[in-house]
Amino acid sequence: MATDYRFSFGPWNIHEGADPFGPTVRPTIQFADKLPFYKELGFDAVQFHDDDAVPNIDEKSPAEVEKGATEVRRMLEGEGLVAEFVAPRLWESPAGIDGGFTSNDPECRAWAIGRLKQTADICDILGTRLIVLWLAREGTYVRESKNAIEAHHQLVDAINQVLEHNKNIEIAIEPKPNEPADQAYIPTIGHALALAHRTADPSRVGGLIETAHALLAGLDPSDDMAFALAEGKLWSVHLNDQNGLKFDQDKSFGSANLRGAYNQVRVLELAGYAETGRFVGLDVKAMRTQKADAANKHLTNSREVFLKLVDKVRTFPKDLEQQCTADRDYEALELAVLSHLMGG
Ligand code: 3MF
Ligand code: MG
Repeated sequence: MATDYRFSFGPWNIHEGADPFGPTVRPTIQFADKLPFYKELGFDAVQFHDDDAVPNIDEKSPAEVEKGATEVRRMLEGEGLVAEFVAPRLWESPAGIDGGFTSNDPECRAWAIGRLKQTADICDILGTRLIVLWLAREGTYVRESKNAIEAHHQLVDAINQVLEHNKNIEIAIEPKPNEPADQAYIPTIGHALALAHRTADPSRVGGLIETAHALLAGLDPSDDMAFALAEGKLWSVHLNDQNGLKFDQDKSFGSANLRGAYNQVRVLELAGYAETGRFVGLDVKAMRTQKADAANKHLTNSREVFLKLVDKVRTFPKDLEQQCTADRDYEALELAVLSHLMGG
């Protein structure tokens, strides 16, 4: 199997199974106890929220944050792991209740920008250049409650401030059209990259595409990835799957639409993504029904499906593809793809 890809996931991807209709069903695993799973399951990097690295971050002094992050760096090194990115988790704090950068309250906006700059400091300590910006509550439930034009200027301003604060950092915007907000301000990768081009240093602002988020926007994840790749701005992915337009399911990669998964892998292969050194991130959740002792299978299954699909892409008969496209016989091409995926 292809082994040139490197994989990452976040500590939140090993979780207790709570959903809006019921409490946890599996015991909590402490962060330190999750780290040994990474290598064991075939992963090389950890995705972080700022408060995954430093819990209760809003209550800590800069010196305490530095101390906490330094300790995490030591733990990573002990496991032979690296940090892929750090993302400011603004959506869980009381100050982020109405969004951070686009909050109507100037104190909350200042708090959000402070957290973003602090995220850059944590990146330095953990040894990664990448901040991921999922703009969770930057949007509205009631359209009249904010000035959406002003909100887009506020987002550019916040990004400019962190670019200025730390000249080494790069930012990947992770677009999502809804949830938790009814309507998010940066719903697609098109919006994200348009915003990137308006910042003070567009070369340091790109995107992260999550399969389910593209699907929730009614878009094709592989074409979204292609769009970002053509711009040289696909700086990470959150592979998972999504069964139609419902809540953000974070299903195992390929589990709802294997051909869609194949096409995401195909576009990464076309771009030589593995050689860029960027990680293949998974943002998958174990089903609530899964027993505790088998609640990591969503991670290994997603990785295995990805690698099997790399083999499928590499072994697809290229001459047949060329012949079919030259003949404009896309029916023949389609059957060839389906047969190949079915194993014969
Ligand atoms: C939300 C997500 C998040 C982000 C993560 C990094 C929990 O739908 O996908 O995962 O990826 O918070 O910003
Ligand atoms: Mg995600």
